[in-house]
Amino acid sequence: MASTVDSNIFSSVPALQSNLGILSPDQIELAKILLENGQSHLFQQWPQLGVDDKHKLDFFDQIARLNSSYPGGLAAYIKTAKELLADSKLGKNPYDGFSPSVPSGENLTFGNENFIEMEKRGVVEARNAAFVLVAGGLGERLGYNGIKVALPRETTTGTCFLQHYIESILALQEASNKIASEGSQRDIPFIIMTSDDTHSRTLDLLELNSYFGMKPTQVHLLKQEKVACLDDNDARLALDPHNKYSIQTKPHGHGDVHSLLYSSGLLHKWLDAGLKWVLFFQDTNGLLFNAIPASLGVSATKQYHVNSLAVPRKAKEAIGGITKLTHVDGRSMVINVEYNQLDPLLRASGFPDGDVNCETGFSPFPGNINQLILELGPYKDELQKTGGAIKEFVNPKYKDSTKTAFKSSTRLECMMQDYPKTLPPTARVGFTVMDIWLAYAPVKNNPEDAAKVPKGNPYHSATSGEMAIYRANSLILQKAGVKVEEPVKQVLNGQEVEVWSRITWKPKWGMIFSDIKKKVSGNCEVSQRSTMAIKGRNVFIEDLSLDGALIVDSIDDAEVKLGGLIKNNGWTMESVDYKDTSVPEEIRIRGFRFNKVEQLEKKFTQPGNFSVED
Ligand code: UGB
Repeated sequence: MASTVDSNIFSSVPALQSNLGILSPDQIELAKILLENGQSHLFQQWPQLGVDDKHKLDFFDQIARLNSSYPGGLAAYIKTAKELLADSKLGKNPYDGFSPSVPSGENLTFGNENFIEMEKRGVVEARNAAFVLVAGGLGERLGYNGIKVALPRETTTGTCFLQHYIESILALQEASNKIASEGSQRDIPFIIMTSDDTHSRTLDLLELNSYFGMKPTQVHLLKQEKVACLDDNDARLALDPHNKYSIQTKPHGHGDVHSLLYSSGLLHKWLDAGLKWVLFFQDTNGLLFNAIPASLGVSATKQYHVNSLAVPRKAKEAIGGITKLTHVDGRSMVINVEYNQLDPLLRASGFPDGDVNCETGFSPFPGNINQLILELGPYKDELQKTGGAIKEFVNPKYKDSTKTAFKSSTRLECMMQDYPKTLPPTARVGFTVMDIWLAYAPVKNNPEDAAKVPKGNPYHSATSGEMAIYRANSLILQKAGVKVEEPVKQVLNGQEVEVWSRITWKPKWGMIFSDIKKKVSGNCEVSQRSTMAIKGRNVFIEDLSLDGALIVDSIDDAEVKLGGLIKNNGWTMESVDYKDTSVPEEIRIRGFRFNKVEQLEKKFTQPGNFSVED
C-alpha cells in the first residue's frame, strides 16, 4: 500500500493512482521515482484498473530493468539528461576552458630492437591479463545482417573474427604460460560485451564451434542494456508510438563495458587471482593482435595505468584524435576527442583550419583505435568510486534553430575511451603509436560509402580490411627475409586497393616477430599471385619458392618443412559486385571471391618430421 506521503504524489496523476492496487511495493517505489522526476506523462493514457493490467505490469518490468541497469538508477539518468540537454541547447562546448595540443607518447617501429623487446615483455605479461571485447554494436554503417564478429577476417581460410581473436588469446596464453614457472599455468579470461542485438547470435557462434578451442569457463558474456529515449529538453521519457506501455530504448554505447565489469564482480576475482591488466578491443580489427604484445610490453615497462593504442590519423578520418587538453586552471589530461568533435574544438581554440593534415600528410593528433590497456588495480579502485559510470554526452537532432523540439527521440551515450576523464592528474595515462599497416584495419563501412571516402583516406571496408591482412603478413615476412613480390593495384567495389600475396597463418604459428623469424630461413620467395595458408604450429619455411597456392595443416607434434619450388595454377581472384544478391553477403561486401583453380594442400595428422616440396 502507498503511504500518505506517496498518495499525495499519486493524487496528481489519477490514471496511475486508480491502478496502484495491482502494483507491488517495489513497483510503487518505481512509480514514485518516475513522478518525482517529471515523468507523469507516461501514465496519461492509462485506462482504469482492470483494463490492460498485464501490460501495465510489463511496463513496470521494463522500468525495473532500466532502473537497475544504470548506475544510480533512472533518477540519475533523468537528472544527467536534463543537465546535458540544457548544455546542448545553450550550445555549450564540452571542452570549455580546455585548449588542445599534440601529446607525446611512445612510438613503436615494427621489427626494431625496442619493438622486439616490447613484444617479449608483452608475452611475459599476457598471462596476467584479461581480454575484453566490446561487441554490442549493430554495425549500422556496415549494414551487414549478421553479427560482425562472425564475418570472415579473410576469405582464404574463412576464419571469422571471433575465431581469430580466441586463437590469438590462446596462443598468447600458451606462450606466456611456457615462460612462467611450472605449476602456475593460468587461463586468460575472455569477456565479450553483447547487447540484445548481438547476444544470442554470439552465444550460438561460440557454442556451435565449441568456443573455438577455448574452455567455456574462460569466456563470459556480459549483456549491456539499452537506455531510455528522451522526447524533449525536460528529459521526458519517450513512449513507443505503437505501445503506450513501453518506453523506447536505444544503445548507450561501448562505455557500458566499465559498469558491467564493475557490477559483475570479475575485477575483484581477477585481482585475487593475481591478474594485472585488462585489455579492451573492438569487433572487427583483424590486425589488432599484431599490436597487442608490444603495447602490453609498453604498459608494463612504462607502468601506464592507461595505455591507448593509436596510429597516424588522416584528417577527418572517422577515428578519434588523441589530444592533450590543458585547462585554464592548469589541469591537463591526455584523452580521445571523438572524430565529430575534433574539428570544432580545434577551430574554437587557435587552430583556424580545424582538423587538417600537417606536413607529414597526417593529422598531428594520433588516431585512437580504441584498444585500451588498463592496469587492473588502479582501474578497480577508480570504478569503486564511480560505480563504473562514464561521462556521457547527448546528441539530439533538433527540428529548428529554437532547439525546443527533436526530430526524433534522443538518449544519453557513453564511450569506453572516456574512462580517463575522471582520473586524478597523478594517473599515468599514455599512448602507444604503431604503424597503420601493422595494427589497424577495421571493417565498418558498407561498399557504397567506402567508395566515397576522400581520396587517400582509408576505406575501413570489408575489402580494405581483408587486403590489409595480406599486406601486413606480406610485409612481416618481407622483414623476416622472404622476397614477397610487390602488390598490384586493383579496384574492387569501387575502391582502389593494393593486392598482395594472400598469405595467412594461425596465431600459434607466429604471434611475435622473433618467433616468425625463427620459422623462416634460406632464400624464400612468394609471387604476387600466390596464396599461402599455414595452419600448423611447427611449420618452417626454408628455401621456398612459391608461385601458386599452398595450404598446410599439421598437428603440433608434426614438424613440417616447406621448401623447393612449388608451382601450380593457384587461386585467382574474381570480381563480384556488392549489389549481386546471388552471392552471399559476407562475400559480396568484399567485391571479390576466390576461384580455387589448383593448389597443393597437405595435412599432417601424425607426429614426425615431414617436408613439403612439389
Ligand atoms: N559497441 C558496443 O559494444 N556497444 C554499443 O552500444 C556501441 C558499440 P563502432 P565508432 O575504430 O578506432 C569508435 O560503432 O563510432 C561496440 C571510437 O569511438 O565501430 O566507429 C561495437 O560492437 C572512435 O574513437 O565505433 O568509433 C564495436 O566493437 C574510434 O577510435 C565498438 O563498440 C573508432 O571506434 C566500436 O563501435 C575506431
